[in-house]
Amino acid sequence: MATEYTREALGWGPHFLQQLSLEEFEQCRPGRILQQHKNLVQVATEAGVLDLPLLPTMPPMVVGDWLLVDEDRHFLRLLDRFSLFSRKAAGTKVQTQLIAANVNTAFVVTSINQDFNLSRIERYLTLVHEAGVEPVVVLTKADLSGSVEESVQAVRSLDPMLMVEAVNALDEDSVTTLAPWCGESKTVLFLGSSGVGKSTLVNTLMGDPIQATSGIRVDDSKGRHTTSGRSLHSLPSGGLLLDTPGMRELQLADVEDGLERTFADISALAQSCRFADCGHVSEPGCAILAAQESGELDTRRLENYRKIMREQTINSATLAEKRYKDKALGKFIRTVQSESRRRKHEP
Ligand SMILES: Nc1nc2c(ncn2[C@@H]2O[C@H](COP(=O)(O)OP(=O)(O)OP(=O)(O)O)[C@@H](O)[C@H]2O)c(=O)[nH]1
Ligand SMILES: [Mg+2]
Ligand SMILES: [Zn+2]
Repeated sequence: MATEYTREALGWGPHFLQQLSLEEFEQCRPGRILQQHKNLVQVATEAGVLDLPLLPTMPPMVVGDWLLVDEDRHFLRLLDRFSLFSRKAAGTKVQTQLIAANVNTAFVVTSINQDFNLSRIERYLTLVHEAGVEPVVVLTKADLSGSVEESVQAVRSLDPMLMVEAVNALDEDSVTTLAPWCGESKTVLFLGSSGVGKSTLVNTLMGDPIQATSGIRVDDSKGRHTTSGRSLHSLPSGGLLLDTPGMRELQLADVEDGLERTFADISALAQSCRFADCGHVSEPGCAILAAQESGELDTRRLENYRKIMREQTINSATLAEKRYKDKALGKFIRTVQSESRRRKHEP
């Protein structure tokens, strides 16, 4: 990997430039996070790549973030993001996990054979729309499937405006259809289950096998992932590719806008329900139920919408409660600390 970058090659632009004071512009160095490890992040600047140790005083940061360092390579501050991907941490953990920042386009990658599942695609689209990012559904393993056109049409049926591309991820000519989103200064995030070909696509687009890919998939209950961390790679043509490990479980929280955008047809129908507070379950004059009955609205799609809605409502409430408790605990600790300081000074 090249160790020298121009800001533009790293995705720098007016959104970040306008955040700098004149002093910062003259004295500080902007850098972008390429990779993150447990205790440090790898940051690319015009003066090379540096390892920045993470300190508790720093804000939460993620791959794709822009930050400022001083001349001694010390962290100064994080710059505002124009987009941010996050999800509820997998399992029972009550925590928001950051996935990537400052992304222009998200490739929702799925293979046409084993992995193909419209409800899963809708779930990823909800995440992408919530981040305010343009999705492109990339169907891989087109060379292994006899039903490419049907699969493309099935995805298109979700949303007539949706971009869908079917490719053989191993073939350089085939992936040129993805070039329009990988232009200069544009960051593309790869999302999708394990084994669908995210790293294969990254390698073929880079023209260089920089990411390990797996020939043999071992799908045991623990789930094997070939890619274990998120990393950002700069393309010779100027774009940036952000590879991620496959997600075994994509739990959504705080995605109301993303849901509304992904299921725009259902949101539009809801406007015509007789009652403004229609629950779309058994109410008379419900436009959604009527559309389902007439076959205009697919039952699978409606049920997936309800499922994600229920899940995100519960997850959002749990996360809000956790944030409230953390805040209350922080306040309690500060009170105890100032109390004990006061006592120390008492005669
Ligand atoms: N024939 C064919 N094989 C593909 C295609 N895309 C991926 N593969 C193969 O699928 C396997 C898995 O690909 P990876 O790129 O490792 O998958 P991944 O999405 O990065 O998986 P994780 O890193 O575990 O999330 C590899 O053996 C690839 O060669 C394709 O379009 N056609
Ligand atoms: Mg991978
Ligand atoms: Zn209704």
